[in-house]
Amino acid sequence: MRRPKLLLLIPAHNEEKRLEPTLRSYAEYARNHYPDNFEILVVVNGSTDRTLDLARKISQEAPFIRWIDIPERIGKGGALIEGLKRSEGFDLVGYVDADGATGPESFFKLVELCEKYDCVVGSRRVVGSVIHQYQPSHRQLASKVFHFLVELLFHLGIRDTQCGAKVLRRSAVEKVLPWLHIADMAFDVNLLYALKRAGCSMIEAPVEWTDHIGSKVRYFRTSLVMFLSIVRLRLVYSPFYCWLGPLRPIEGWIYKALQNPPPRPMGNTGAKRPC
Ligand SMILES: Nc1nc2c(ncn2[C@@H]2O[C@H](COP(=O)(O)OP(=O)(O)O)[C@@H](O)[C@H]2O)c(=O)[nH]1
Ligand SMILES: [Mg+2]
Repeated sequence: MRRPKLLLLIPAHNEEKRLEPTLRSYAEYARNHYPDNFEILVVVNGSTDRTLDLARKISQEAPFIRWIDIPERIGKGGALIEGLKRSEGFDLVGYVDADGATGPESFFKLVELCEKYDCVVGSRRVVGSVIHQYQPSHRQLASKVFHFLVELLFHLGIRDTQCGAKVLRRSAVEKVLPWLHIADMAFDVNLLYALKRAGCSMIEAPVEWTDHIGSKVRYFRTSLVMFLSIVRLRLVYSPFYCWLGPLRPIEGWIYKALQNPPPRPMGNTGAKRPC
């Protein structure tokens, strides 16, 4: 039986230390267990270190690894949106962090489950997950508060929206792509809520996970931006959205002050807003 054609996206911003082992482990695993129909697309952006050189070098060694470079800082969400836009012709699209927090063995278990679901959400908070190295306690606290707020606002019923390992069917990507606009780390909530609204089936499945030093998260700034982005996302789907036009310049200013990419424009791809 032919394996589904799979594209794995890896967003990378200043990842010269963490990207190479991740790419090599995925390449090696794929050669042995998923030899055909697999590609990796590294979405490098705003990197001032050797990330791009590395991606270039490794892609010369393994033809199924490709890269794109977007010089402007478009954020993890922006990078994934750009990657999803380039997924035409694939059956499945997944993504993982450049740090290799979820290794290939665990990721490919999610891929298998995608046979039955539109989206498989890798999770550190369901039975069967294995955490080799926990995040520092302040990150765990922030993540609990964030989860509480996300559940309050969106009722997703997903215990770990932020784990950076997910797999989707391309047909589901097509349904939600016009609705994706959050550029920062809250992108995952944007994606999951859009999938829910589009009636896509989802399951949370356990992953193996290891926290690695070198996180791009700036505790206070990133938390604040993620909070803003989920409130904004809630408003996008509320009747008040149309009244908020005059606040748009202020919004742009806040994201800039917090040194994070602002949400991307939405709706130019045919999505119908609530107003
Ligand atoms: N392309 C791109 N990727 C980013 C950006 N910020 C973070 N990332 C990537 O998003 C992924 C998750 O970031 P990470 O620092 O591991 O977050 P953590 O696991 O929550 O600490 C990594 O692959 C980062 O390189 C960005 O501005 N642009
Ligand atoms: Mg990470």
